Formats: sequence, C-alpha cells, structure tokens
Amino acid sequence: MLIALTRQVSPAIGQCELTHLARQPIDVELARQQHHQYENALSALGCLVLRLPAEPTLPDSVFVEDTALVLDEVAIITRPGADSRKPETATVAQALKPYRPLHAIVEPGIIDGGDVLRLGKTLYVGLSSRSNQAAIEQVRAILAPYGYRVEGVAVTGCLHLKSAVTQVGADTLLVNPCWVDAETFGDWQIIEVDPSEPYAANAVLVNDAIIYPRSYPLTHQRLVAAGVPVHLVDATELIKAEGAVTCCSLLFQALSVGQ
Ligand code: CIR
Repeated sequence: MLIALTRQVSPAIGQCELTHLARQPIDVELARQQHHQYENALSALGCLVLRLPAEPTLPDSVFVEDTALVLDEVAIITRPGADSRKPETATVAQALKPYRPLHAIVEPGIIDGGDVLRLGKTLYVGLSSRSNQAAIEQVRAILAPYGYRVEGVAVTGCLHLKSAVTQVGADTLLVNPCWVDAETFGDWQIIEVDPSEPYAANAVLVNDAIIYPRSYPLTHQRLVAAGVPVHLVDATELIKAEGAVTCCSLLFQALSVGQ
C-alpha cells in the first residue's frame, strides 16, 4: 500500500516564501479546492491519503515534500533551507515514526525534499538556494549502509531540482533543459517541456501514471504523445506560491518499523 502524506493549505499561504516569482494574490478557498482535487487524484491512483495536522500559522506547510526524504529503509527529516519553514518538520517526524527509523539533517546542513530526485538507488540533490553540500554529506553518511549513491547536481533559474526534472515513467524523465543538464542522469528517455512552459517539468509519478497540472497544455500534449498516462489537476493557486505537484505529498510504501 502506497501512503501519501498531505497537509491542508494554510490560511496564511499568501505570505509564502517566493524566490523566482513575483507575489500575486492567492485565493485560499480555491487553493483548498484544488488541493482537495489533488488528494482525490492520489486516492484514484491507489494511495491511502493521510493528512498531517494542519499548521495554520506556517504559510508553506502544504508543501510537505520538502520536510522529509522517505526511502524503503529509513526516513530523513530535512532541515528546510528557508527559516520560516523549519518548524514544519516536527509533525512530519511524528507521523513518520511508525513507518521508518528516523534520521535528521542538522546544522550546518540545509536541504528541501524538492531538491531530491531518487532514481533507483541514486539520490540526485539539487545545489539550490535551499540545499547545501553539508546536507549532501549527511544524507550520504546516513544512507551508506543501504547502498545508495548521493550526488549533488547544479540547478540554475529555478527553486528546486524537481522544478527542473521529474520521473514520468519507468525509463522516462520530464526535463526543462534550461535549468538542468539531463545528461547528468545517464541513459533515460527525455521529454522536454515546451519552451513556453518553463515550470512544466514537475509531475508526480504514482504507480504508472502521473498527476499533472492543467496549466501546461503544450507539455501535456508531449506527454500524451509519448504514451504517459496523465491525470490532470487544477493547480493555479499553488503554482502562484512557487509550488507544484510533487511538493504537496510525501509518498512511500507502508512498511512498519521493524518489518
Ligand atoms: C517555498 O518557497 O518554499 C514554497 N513557497 C514553495 C515550495 C515548493 N516545494 C517544492 O516544490 N518541493
């Protein structure tokens, strides 16, 4: 059983962190409806959706992906790069405790889950404004007993590595080549975003299908033409908060500690 941890949109989302985007008004009610649609998509694709406790005073708390890395063997609680986001991790650690032995990134490490792309037994970590080499070294040490490779990747122009590249099929990546060099990842089939849709490289792969924003019709056509099963959702409001679809869930197999 695949679990999806989510958290409802904070009423303070209008005060979210922004790095590459200008602030625009966010309709909180619409953001909540869209987030609900996203949770329904996760359920429709076979996930058990578990909601974390709400964090109404933490503007970015809906973006739960950034707070932990959950692998089959262990979970690592991150130390988010933005100070306003550091308090988000406490409830996530509580929620993950029954499922995985927990580790945590400590100072001077900073890392957001949005910077971590796992492809098989390799973790690629974006060297962005939110993640640093100290955290990479901590992740590498924590995961060494389990046979993972952990590699830093240069990203430019976007918030996180997964703004620039995500996995959309067993052997396929969706990439914005202006923000990351796809050759870094080795031998994958590459679908490039339409150049007029730079933010379109973020999709969540759930089993064999992706959840994907309706905001990128030209890249959507490319995905369909490549045979990727796509479940569209409306995400206009979370996109204004510099969020995307991977960032609104933590997906993992429901293995208990000790299993
Ligand atoms: C932030 O800047 O931290 C939030 N406004 C957006 C976080 C999006 N997270 C993600 O893509 N993993």
